[in-house]
Amino acid sequence: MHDGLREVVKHFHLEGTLKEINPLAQGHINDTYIVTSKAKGRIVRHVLQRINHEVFKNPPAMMDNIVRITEHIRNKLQTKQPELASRQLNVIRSGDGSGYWTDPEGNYWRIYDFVEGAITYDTMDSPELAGEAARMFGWFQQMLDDLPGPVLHESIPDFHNTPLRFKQFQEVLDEDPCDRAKDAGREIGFLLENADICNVLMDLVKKGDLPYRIAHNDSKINNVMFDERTHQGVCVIDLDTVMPCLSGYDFGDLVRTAASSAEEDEPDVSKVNLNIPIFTALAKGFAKETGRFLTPIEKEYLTFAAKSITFEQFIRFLTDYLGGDVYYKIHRPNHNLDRSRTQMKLVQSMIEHEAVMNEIVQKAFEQAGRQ
Ligand code: GN1
Ligand code: MG
Repeated sequence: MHDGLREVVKHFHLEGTLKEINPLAQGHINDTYIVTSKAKGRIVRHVLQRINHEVFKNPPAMMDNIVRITEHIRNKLQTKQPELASRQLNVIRSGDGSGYWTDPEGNYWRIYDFVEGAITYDTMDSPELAGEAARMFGWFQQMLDDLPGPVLHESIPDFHNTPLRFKQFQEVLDEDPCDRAKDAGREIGFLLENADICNVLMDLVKKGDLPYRIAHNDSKINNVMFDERTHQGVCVIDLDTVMPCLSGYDFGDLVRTAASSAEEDEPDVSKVNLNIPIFTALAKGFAKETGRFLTPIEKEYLTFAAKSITFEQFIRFLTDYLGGDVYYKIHRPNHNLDRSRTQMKLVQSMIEHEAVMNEIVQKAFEQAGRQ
């Protein structure tokens, strides 16, 4: 075990004796480890993370958000669902009482309780589980609807500002610093031809037609935990980007990751398609929790939000590929290009199925309204 990591853990209020710390290969941004200790004769696990402060420029503000969010959710569940309350993310305090510790090199660290007896999935082929995942992200928005106090910090400003993502893409394309544009001709062409997708939702926001709500903003299928026995949703994890944004993006990012028939980095794009039965289950699950508070126009644009967030992700992966893989961790050459290709294929599949998807969403909300 890395001595430096042992040193980090010492700065947090953890019970028992530290046994081991092992890396967990998960996520494209932060570094994650599992900390195992022994307390009162039992093995206890925690999740240790080094926050990527190149991406999250203000970790104290972000941790302030996360502490507020997790406490709010736990407090609301405490009386009626204490067992569920105890399985929500819990930030372990450091020596100074905050939710993080800064090492002498300026790295920010945090520790969460490990949620035991729960699992995540990177892809989804069960409509039941997909429906439950969507219900959980809807539930999460609903739980935070009454968060008191000041507006949450913007942990990454302009995170889902798709027009800006497009502009950043154009800048990298113009410069082509790694001479890679020649290897991504089809992708660049598709992006430029479909660039009008980028402005639609932001224009509705500007006109005051689409509201901002506290949303998760990184609602990938592997950010929801299911009980390993009952398969019910337990909690939503990875709260780094929880901040006001469009509700539809949470539905959309879940569609992007759960209703895709292949992994985000599948090199063979012929395997990537939109899975309609999974999409249907997602719409029903999301409608169950959000039907009561979403406005008609929010509901109307849910399918578009799925296409838009997938297009945004396509832009982001392609921008990072052209720019020399500076943002997302890569594990092989062309990893970001492969990722961008799956997203492009998904957008194409969504364009093809748009009318059907709209119908499915509309029916899901009608049905939720009757229940
Ligand atoms: C990043 O690291 P991870 O998997 O939580 C990214 C998301 C992307 C996602 C693509 C802060 O999330 O926005 O959708 O990769 N997070 C950040 O898989 O940029
Ligand atoms: Mg994340």
